[in-house]
Amino acid sequence: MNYPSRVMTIAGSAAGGSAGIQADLKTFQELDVYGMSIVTAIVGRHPDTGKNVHSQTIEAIEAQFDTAIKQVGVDGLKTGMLFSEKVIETVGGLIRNSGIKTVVVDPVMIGKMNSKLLKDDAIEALKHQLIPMATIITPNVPEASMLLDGREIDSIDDLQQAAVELHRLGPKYVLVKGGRLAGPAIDVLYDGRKLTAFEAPRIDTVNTSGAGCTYSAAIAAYLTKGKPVTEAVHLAKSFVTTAIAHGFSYTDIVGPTYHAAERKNGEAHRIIVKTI
Ligand code: PXL
Repeated sequence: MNYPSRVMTIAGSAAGGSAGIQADLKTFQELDVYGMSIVTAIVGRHPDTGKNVHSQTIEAIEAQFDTAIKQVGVDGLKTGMLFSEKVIETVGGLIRNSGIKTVVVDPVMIGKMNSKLLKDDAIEALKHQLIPMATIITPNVPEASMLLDGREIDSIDDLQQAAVELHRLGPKYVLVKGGRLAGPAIDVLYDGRKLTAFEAPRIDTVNTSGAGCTYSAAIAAYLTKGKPVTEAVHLAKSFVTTAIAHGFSYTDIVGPTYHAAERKNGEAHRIIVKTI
């Protein structure tokens, strides 16, 4: 038997199941890779205190990583919510020592429910201790802006400029996601030489919780299956767009994307790819 390739997510647990570790594992399953998870923090909404982030200890993070490496082995990974400088340092060290080469860094900072998923003083650690070892980083507009010291990003030209400047931090590829700008959802990929745009139609929905997690998890899955980066981004954008198009909610709170949509409909959303 040909076993599925092995993908790890290092991220936070999102109790509602739409984002974080839960979105990543659902995505891995849909794309037929073997999913493993290292939980860095547990995010829940605490009605009394308003506090909702419970970070895990460094020992717990190291123990989980060690278990996955020894019990299974890892072909590729993605990082999501890391929360603190200390966790970023630890995760950076674990990845470096493991020799894992396929590394997708989703620089998660703030959740859709406005949960703070990265401390302000952890941004420098992200820039210097994790991003340089990434195969690809996948910031959205606010994240790209924070990584570039508050720069305004309002247009496709700004996305391109941001991708070029973020590449100087050392990742092999930068994907700046323009979904929060007006018009179609255009993302820009930069490999140090050329810019490529991926365009999907804007979908009129509020149920996009976990879309970024799902997108980066799908990129990690496709890379680990052996796809080149541009094709992995193309396939992942198609997967997440189909999931967004079928998003729903069980309550009056912003709901999940539908991870099974591509499989159940037998059809992936068409994405326009252009070299800029
Ligand atoms: O969607 C970003 C995100 C990532 N990770 C965790 C989250 C969220 C959003 O709420 O809770 C754990």
